[in-house]
Amino acid sequence: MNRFSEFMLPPQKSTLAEHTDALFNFVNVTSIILLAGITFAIIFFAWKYRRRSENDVTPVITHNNKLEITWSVIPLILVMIVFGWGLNGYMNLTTPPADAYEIRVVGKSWLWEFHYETGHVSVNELHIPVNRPVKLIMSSDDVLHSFYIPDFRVKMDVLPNRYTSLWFEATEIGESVIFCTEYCGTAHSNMLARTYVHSAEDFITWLETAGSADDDLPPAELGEQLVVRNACNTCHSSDGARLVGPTFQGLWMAEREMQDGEVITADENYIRESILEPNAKITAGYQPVMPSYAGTLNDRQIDAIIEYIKTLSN
Ligand code: HEC
Ligand SMILES: [Cu+2]
Repeated sequence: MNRFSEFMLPPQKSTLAEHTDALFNFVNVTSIILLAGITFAIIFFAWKYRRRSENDVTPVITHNNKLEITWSVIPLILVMIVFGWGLNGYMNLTTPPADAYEIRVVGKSWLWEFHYETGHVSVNELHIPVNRPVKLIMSSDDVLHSFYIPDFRVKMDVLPNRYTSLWFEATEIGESVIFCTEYCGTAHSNMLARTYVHSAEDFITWLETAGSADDDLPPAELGEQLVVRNACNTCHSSDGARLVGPTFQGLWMAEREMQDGEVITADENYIRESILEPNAKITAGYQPVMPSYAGTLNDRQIDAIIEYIKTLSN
């Protein structure tokens, strides 16, 4: 069965995975057996009871109790097995252990934000300890998203104005991919993130040092990294290409026309406002789809991004 799972499914990297896969395989294998049996029976009976002569007359058959009970009870038993098995897994999936480590998750078009107990926020990178239950408390800043880690076999819708949660316990140190599985707009397919599973000590070290490692970088260089880490580059290019949003190339001190006709010089204040309150002024020719980074980026980080944008003027 394990070989079969490996062939069909991604690696099992959480404590929930085995149960989910066992049920999936059961449904799959019973369906294959039934499909083969029924197909064979149809072909066999069509051949066996074919019309052999001009005088062949089909006898009148009203019903057959034994046969009808059999073909109702067998599927009923199968359905009850799948129901019980599934309910058991679902209850497990929706009841996190009391000592689970909590992380806040915010879905935005089109990135994932992770807020830790220390106040640190990481974008598109979920860092977690191995062999410890982790509970994610999730919500969306805009539209419906859905949080999915195939390796852990967990998936849950992420809604605006409401919390949903899920939990898992990673069993292996390593990386796993996170997908958004609810179509949420233009760059939905770029709404990718990664889970980094650390040993218990490495996780604590990561949590303590996260963010402060940036201290020694020159601002423009830090800004360049932040643009990638915060997924600005999903929507903004640095080489002049038009993506979902305007390019950063040549933005510094450029004259920008807004949707309402106002012309604004792209100075520090404009860029800062664009990051914290993207909908305050909408650049003409673009949709108001940029998520706000208020609460995500601190002043130092915003300064660094501005420094980086300055280096792209020409
Ligand atoms: C989901 C796509 C998206 C992401 C992610 C995004 N932006 Fe934007 N951004 C836009 C769009 C679209 C506009 C133009 C409409 C508007 O003004 O809101 C814009 C406008 C801007 C502007 C004004 C540019 C101009 O030419 O007027 C700045 C500055 C900016 N974004 C910075 C950033 C930074 C920095 C990040 C990352 C921390 C970021 N954006 C992330 C979509 C995005
Ligand atoms: Cu999404």
